[in-house]
Order: sequence, then structure tokens, then C-alpha cells
Amino acid sequence: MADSERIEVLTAARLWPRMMEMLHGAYAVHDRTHQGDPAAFAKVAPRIRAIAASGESKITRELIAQLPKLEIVSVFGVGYDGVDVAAARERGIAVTHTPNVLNDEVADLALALVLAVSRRLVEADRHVRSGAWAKGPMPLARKVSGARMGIVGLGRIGMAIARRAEAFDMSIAYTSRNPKPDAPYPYFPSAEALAREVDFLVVITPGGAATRKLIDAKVLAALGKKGYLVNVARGSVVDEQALIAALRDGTIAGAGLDVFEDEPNVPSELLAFDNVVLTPHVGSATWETRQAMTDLAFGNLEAHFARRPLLSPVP
Ligand code: 8YV
Repeated sequence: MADSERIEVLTAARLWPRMMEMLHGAYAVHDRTHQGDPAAFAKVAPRIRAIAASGESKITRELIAQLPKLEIVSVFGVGYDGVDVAAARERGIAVTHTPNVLNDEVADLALALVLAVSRRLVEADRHVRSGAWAKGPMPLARKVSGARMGIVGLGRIGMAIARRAEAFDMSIAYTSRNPKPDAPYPYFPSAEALAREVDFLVVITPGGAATRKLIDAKVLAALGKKGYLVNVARGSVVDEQALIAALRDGTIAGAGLDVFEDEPNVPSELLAFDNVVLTPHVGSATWETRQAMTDLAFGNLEAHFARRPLLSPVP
């Protein structure tokens, strides 16, 4: 098919290469044109019918307003806090995401960060590589099995984290906007109340205005000097400056962080702490899961343009 006859799609993030390949195979793709080339964007904007976004993309009311023919925003990710869903709904624009297919992956990473930060895995690796081992042992670590885990946000991924923690004989408690009637774990009405009762506070709640800086100085103080924070949700959920202060002052024991307030920029203070393990937003980043996300995100576009029911619209 000639490019001029193809449906025109704007990508709003650097998407996984396989996803780009699939898009290029089926559509006329304008790769982040709105960010880099205003003149070219002005020309194509009237023809754009779909946006392919990532979990981190900002799809604002202003961007939507510039696209009169927009019909669908397909997010490659479960979180869609960057999409102005209200603005899309006003225009009847569909918004889809990729739930469920990444539950295991993000839960695996949460446990990996719990283990990495408490068992000092990154420090241990450095201890061997640097030759320090010959000069003496490294400081002792902290036991994970049997410890108390608090989960902030007991959705699908939160439940997958809880199941894994159970295999480590951890006791589990949670907080979320409302108690979950089916959850077999004790509910706490606030992150602060939960933090007071646990050794590991694992954050996996949606981002957006409702959870902005939910983990603040008070919550960190409640977690206490033997407590660890793990964040696999969104950087916006944690007050990063309060976290830096808490780590500097020994208010908490350490942190495992996959997400940050201003990705890919990580505050230099965080880089300096030995008791912090940092990963570059890789919760869903395996071949298997990125393929499953591609199938779903691409499948939603295909379903929409074939007038079939969407596979996974946002709730
Ligand atoms: C990203 C995510 O979408 O699912 C989410 O909400 O944050 C991730 O899976 C992914 O990194 C693609 O950018």
C-alpha cells in the first residue's frame, strides 16, 4: 500500500523496536514529530488518526486539540497517568493500555529490588570485582524471609507481589484507596499507618494527581531506620527530595528504585548512596513481556481500525 493511503499514526515515545516494526508494517508512522519538528508536525497533524504512546508519554489536552482526526491513543504500558483521559473522552477518542501481560514481570522486579537492597547484592558484586574480598568481608545484610511487607496499591501487580512475598514467608499488609473485599491481608487506611508496621514498603499504585508525593517525609519517618522503600510504580508517587533527606539522615535503611520523578534524570544525591539500588524503569523490560505488550498495544490499534471491540480499553 502506498504510504499516502495508509492510516497515519503518531508515536509519542521511543517505542520498543519490534513495536515500531509492526507499526511501520501497517501504518504511516510519524515518529515523535510533535517533539522534534514543529513544521512537519503542523503538516501531518490534521491527518493523524492514532497515537502510539508508552506508559511515560504525556498526551496532553493541548496535543489532543492539535489532532482533529484523532480516534485512538494506544498506550504501550499498563499505566496511563500521562494521558489526559478526560480530554480524550470529551472527543470520543478511545484510550487503551496493556494490563495483565506485565503483572509477573513487574512483581518479579519488585522482589528482585527487595532482595538486592536488603542482601546488598550490588555492593556484594562490587566487593568481589574490586578485590576488596581479599582484604576482608563485607558488612552483614538484612534477612528478607519472614520479614513484614507492606504493599501500597493492591491491584493486579500488587497481588502478584504479595504471592511472591508469601513464598518468602513474609507477612503482608496493604493500603489502597479502599479495602479489597477478597484480599486475605490486613488493610491500613494510610501509607503512614502501613509504613509503621512493616520492614519493606513496596509501592505499586497508579501514578497521577491522586497519588502525587503520597510517600512523603511522614511516611518515610514511619517506615523508620530499619525499613526499606521499593518503588516500581511511578516516580511521582514518592517525594524524591524527602527520600533523599531520609536516606542522608538515616531515617530509613535503604531503597530500591525503578522509577523517578524526572526520567531519565536521576538526582545526583541518589547516585551516591550505597544503600540504594537503582534500575532504569525496567519493570516490564524482558523480551517475553515486551512482545506480549506489543501484541496487545498493536492489537488494540488493529481492532479499532477494523471496527472490532478493543482488546483492553482503560477502565
Ligand atoms: C512502560 C510502564 O510503559 O506499564 C507501564 O506503566 O511504565 C512500562 O511498562 C514501558 O517502559 C514502556 O515505556
